[in-house]
Amino acid sequence: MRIRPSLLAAGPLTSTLALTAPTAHAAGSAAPYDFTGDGYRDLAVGAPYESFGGAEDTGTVTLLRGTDAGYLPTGARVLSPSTSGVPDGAESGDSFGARVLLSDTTKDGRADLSVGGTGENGGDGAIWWLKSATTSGAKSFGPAKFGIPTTGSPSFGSPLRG
Ligand SMILES: [Ca+2]
Ligand SMILES: [Ca+2]
Repeated sequence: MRIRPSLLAAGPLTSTLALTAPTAHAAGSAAPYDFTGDGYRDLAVGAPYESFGGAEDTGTVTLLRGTDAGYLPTGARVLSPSTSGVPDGAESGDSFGARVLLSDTTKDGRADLSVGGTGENGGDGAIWWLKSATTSGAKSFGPAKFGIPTTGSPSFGSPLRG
């Protein structure tokens, strides 16, 4: 029996793959990737092995705004555990940004940012949560908060789903 490629079995393709500008959508609709609330999808980019300030592999997350011209470096923000308002402070090996997730957890129409730092506290791992991807009211949680043993390296925050 001949096996058909899954794409053919799925029927005719109705679109092509291309790199295009972020998609705008109607205001008030579900916006899982829009943290600015302007209708354009935004992007969170992790760099978990970024080293700075004498600490190694601390990590950063860069936030890019979507526009009708695509993602632009103008107005980009870089977050790390040393950013004012981000809990915990930067330490070597945090690997902040090893995982990133944009999802509207507060259901207000703006995406919220969750970040996994899988190396926090010597491999315990931690997650950070930033409403609308801003530092106002930012929170962090390690595995002990949920009663998860920290023997070994649980790497809490890897993976993230939402
Ligand atoms: Ca946006
Ligand atoms: Ca939200």
